[in-house]
Amino acid sequence: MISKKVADRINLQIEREMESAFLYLAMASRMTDEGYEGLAAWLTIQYHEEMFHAMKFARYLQDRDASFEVPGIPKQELKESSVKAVFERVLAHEQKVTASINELYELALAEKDYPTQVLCQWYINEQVEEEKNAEEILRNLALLGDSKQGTFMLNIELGKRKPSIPLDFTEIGEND
Ligand code: OFO
Repeated sequence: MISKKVADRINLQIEREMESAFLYLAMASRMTDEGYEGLAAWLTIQYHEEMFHAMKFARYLQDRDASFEVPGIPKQELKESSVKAVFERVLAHEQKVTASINELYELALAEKDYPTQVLCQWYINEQVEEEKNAEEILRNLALLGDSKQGTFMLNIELGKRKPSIPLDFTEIGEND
């Protein structure tokens, strides 16, 4: 059985993953308002990915005989409206999530909780991908300068993103 300390910390991480989900959903809505449907689609997939991250942790808690506590998610404030500012926030946010996952891993090490260490390794790898995606988009935006046409083309390109995770969370299993 998992210790209360680790279970509580995982529940906190679930809350942070769901906050990420709602932040990205707010960004998707903002991008739709700005006319960038493709960027909105990319961010909506990101919303689903974050819910998957949360539910993968929830499933793990239940597998280890601990409760998943559904968090109340406060409204995610979003001042940014330009594409560049939105993706700078995505990157800064992902760097914070990376630090939070690393902190959970450190707790699992200190508690000698080996299964949680193994689970955290999945998230540590995922965070490499999350930061890389945001950095790549910012790099492309920098190359495009202030070109509205270029940003619109990037919007079309990113709109082709397909989900890489199951959208039905009851299907989350050992291989996910
Ligand atoms: Fe869950 O990786 Fe982003 O936040």
